[in-house]
Amino acid sequence: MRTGGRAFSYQELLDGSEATARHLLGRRIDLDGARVCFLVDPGWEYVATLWGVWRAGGMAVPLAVSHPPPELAYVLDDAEPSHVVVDPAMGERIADAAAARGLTLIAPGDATSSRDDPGGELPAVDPTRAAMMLYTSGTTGRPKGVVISHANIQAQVEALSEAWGWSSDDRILLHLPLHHVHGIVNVMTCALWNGAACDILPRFDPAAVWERLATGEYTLYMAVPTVYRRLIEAWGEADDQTKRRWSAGARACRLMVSGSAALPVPTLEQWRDMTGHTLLERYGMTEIGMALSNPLHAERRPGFVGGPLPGVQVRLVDEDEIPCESGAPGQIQVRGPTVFKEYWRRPEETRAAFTAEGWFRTGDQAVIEDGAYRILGRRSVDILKSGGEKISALEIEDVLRSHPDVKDCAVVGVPDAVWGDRVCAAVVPRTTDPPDAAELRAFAKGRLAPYKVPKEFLLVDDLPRNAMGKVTKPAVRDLFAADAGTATTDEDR
Ligand code: MCA
Ligand code: AMP
Repeated sequence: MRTGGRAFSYQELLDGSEATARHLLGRRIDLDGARVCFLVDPGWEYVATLWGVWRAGGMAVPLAVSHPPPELAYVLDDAEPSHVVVDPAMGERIADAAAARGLTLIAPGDATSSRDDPGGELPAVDPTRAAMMLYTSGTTGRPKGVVISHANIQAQVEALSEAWGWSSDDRILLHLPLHHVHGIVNVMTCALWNGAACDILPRFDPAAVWERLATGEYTLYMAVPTVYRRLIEAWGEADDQTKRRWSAGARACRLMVSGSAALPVPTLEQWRDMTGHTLLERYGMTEIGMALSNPLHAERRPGFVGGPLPGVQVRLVDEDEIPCESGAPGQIQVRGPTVFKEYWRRPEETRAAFTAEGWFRTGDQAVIEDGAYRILGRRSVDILKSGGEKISALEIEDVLRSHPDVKDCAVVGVPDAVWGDRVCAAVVPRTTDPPDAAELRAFAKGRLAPYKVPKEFLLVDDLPRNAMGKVTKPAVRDLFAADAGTATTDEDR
């Protein structure tokens, strides 16, 4: 692993994670699934903390480094951790919330280098135990904790290792956020499992990524469609010599993967023209890891996500949950060892998410054409995907409605070439002196993750409704498509 200009060996990771485990354990012999929340930048200390939690028998809860204090406080309330590990540089953001809950902050550097009494053996952790909890947005309430076992992670990693031909000769660049399966499992854990090299950049920066790829040292690269779009834009702005250098470096990769959101065919084509790579698109979800993937060696069809990964069962069902006739569209259901254990402390929602035969209801629609799956989108209009981040429109609406000058609002995803869904809000003001976009934006920004903050606000007298009085989201979306030039945007500020 290379990060911050230094290379770290497996021995260093074993030592650092053991020190962390002992530090977290104190006098205990096993954390017994106690949650350890950690707010640590992607890098060596992140990995050592994650492994340390695992080796102590804890459940790792990585916090998003982009989240403002209220989102972090929500996770502390929901996860009820026994420990909180925080990079001192980010301590301010969580210190008050932690103190109010009687939690002391541990610095990752202190934990990885602690000299706590070596004591006896670290606990033997059964693979069926919970390893990690990742938060995901749904159609009801606030984000839910998705509890993933060690066995789930192992099954996910083994499936990807086989399907994508991982080996110890691989080198991958990692800049994805480390509070999602994509960055944690598909990139970081697969690299560590296979003895491959993983170079971690703490943030995404298009020119920095191109320069890394230009070294020609990488064999693998994985990202979301928005990242490929941004890389294409940066390439377009570069001079000819730079373009040639960047393209030549990218060509040296053996595989480039896209996922987490639909890959627009023009993005796939432009990337192919630029680098010679036909991106391998795959489909996954926090609850199930990766389920469908285009093939490594055979033809990858643009607009399709291929077929089931090794060990993963996938089926399409109709409205009555009867398996679809060949060629008919239906909901994707998934079963197998990669599928998560449960939603944290939400037994009703866990039960509702599975059929009696153990199939997980993804809520995504797809169709099989000539043997490959094509994703048709989600059933719910209230689940959006922006830059690979899953977002609940309802959660944003709740926050906007708590503004004293907002009477009502509706949040929608408007198709966008860069973001996939551009988060837009139609707002009915309460007074004749309505808040402007800048004010609404600042209000949302203080309470929500940056990617949930609407990019556009439109003030309206009333929201479009059907005969039953229910807001019609497609009509709200049309408001933006029709009004894109005149809506109050950030540029108006
Ligand atoms: C940042 N912004 C965003 C997003 N990210 N707005 C909408 N959607 C986003 N995803 C905001 C910033 O806060 C900023 O607002 C403005 O947009 C521009 O920020 P910028 O610095 O240019 O963006 P960035 O920080 O570079 O982030 C863009 C990104 C990032 C690199 C695309 O969002 C990203 O890494 N996304 C990947 C997420 C991911 O890994 N998803 C996997 C989950 P302001 O100007 O106001 O500050 S899905 C998963 O795990 C399943 C299992 C799967 O299938 O993979
Ligand atoms: P998350 O809950 O953040 O893990 O996001 C999972 C969701 O992302 C899935 O339910 C899909 O809606 C979407 N998704 C992931 N990969 C793809 C893909 N290749 N094409 C379309 N949608 C995708």
